[in-house]
Amino acid sequence: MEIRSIKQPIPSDDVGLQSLLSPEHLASAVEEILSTTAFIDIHTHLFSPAFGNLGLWGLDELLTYHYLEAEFFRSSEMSPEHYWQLPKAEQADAIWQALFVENTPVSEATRGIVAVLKAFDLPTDTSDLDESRSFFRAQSIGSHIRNTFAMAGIETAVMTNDPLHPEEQRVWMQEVQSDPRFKAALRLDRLIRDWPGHWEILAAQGYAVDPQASDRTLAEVRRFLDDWHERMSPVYAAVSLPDTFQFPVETIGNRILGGAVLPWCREADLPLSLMIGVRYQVNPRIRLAGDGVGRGDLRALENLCRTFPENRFLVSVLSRENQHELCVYARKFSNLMPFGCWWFLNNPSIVEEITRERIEMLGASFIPQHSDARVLEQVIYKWRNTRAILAGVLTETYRLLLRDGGRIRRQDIQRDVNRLFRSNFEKWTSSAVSPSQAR
Ligand code: RAT
Ligand code: ZN
Repeated sequence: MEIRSIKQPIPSDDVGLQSLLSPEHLASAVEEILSTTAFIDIHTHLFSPAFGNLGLWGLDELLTYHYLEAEFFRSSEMSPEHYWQLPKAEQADAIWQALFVENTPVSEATRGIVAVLKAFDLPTDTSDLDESRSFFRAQSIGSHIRNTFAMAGIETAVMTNDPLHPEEQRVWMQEVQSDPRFKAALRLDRLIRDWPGHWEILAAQGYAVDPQASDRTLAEVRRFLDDWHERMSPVYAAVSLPDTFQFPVETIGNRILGGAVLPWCREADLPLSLMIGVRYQVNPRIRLAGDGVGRGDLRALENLCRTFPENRFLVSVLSRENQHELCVYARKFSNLMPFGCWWFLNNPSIVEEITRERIEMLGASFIPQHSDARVLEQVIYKWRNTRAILAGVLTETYRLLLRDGGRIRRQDIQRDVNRLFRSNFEKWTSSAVSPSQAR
């Protein structure tokens, strides 16, 4: 589905919007509305231009995406150790040769590369990457972001901002040029998941913290969060958690989560995003590609939603087996907003299944997808694929409604699409900064 020019919300007295749709007009109406509504990408690893080299874009970054590296090691004799020693352009060449020249690019991640090249009118079936490389080299980042977001049909992207990442911290400590296309999210993995490895960094920055996470430490962690709130103006705080995550049990991470982060989120009126189900470094030899998935115990989520009713949770779970439970919990707890089909779930067959299940159980009260893009141009194929799947799922949903005797107008579809891809998130983060204030 091509993205047409994105329009502003149409006034609801527009005649076309109000006329009733018959079954044969549903598909084209849904497609049109999906292709003309600008989405908010609520979780990415992209950065605004102010972050310089932290923001990845261009052909070599696209080809060395860790989703492709995992596939490369299955189709090449090259050892990971050898691969990691190569310069990035040679890594990209090796991946292109193995996955695109010697094999047919039929996986989701490889098709994504083909779609991006095609979107920029670059060759997709050559053994030579020179033309594509020089195309990307010729782009200037500001306008390239503008074009790429327009092609993807997104208005804003939420970054992942780690206050304990040394390079990123340096940028935040200077005056960051604000860019309304990017919003910040305060990522807290290092604090919550690895306090023993990080408390000394906070101590060195003047926070009176200790390894045991004493009561005084909890107060100091809140002061640290306040300081970063001031710097970043995040729209939410976030943490990814292992499949083994339990709450409540006495761990340092849970003390920090329950005793500092959640009370602080409440006070700052920010949601907390929980991404549950990673098995970190199942195969460390392949680095970022080496994480796996495990089924989580969502009673931990139940306990959090019940114990902290005044907190809002944005939740994505990585295991396919956890998806139905997540919907059930969302029906029990209105402070829980399921979002996205994350990482290993972001494949058409699984996205379709999960999205149908969510609509059947939650109506439009969830956020179907985020891109998780690490490399700028990925948003083009990821959002195109999401729109294509949603077109089918929504059309079928409305067809069932008509069959059951309901009525559907364009404005109903527009309201649902707005809710799914914009306003559920905007409402959840409404107290956070407006785009013009965001960095
Ligand atoms: O999906 C991914 O790219 C993963 O590597 C993770 O970054 C995950 O999305 C996360 O945010 O932890
Ligand atoms: Zn991510």
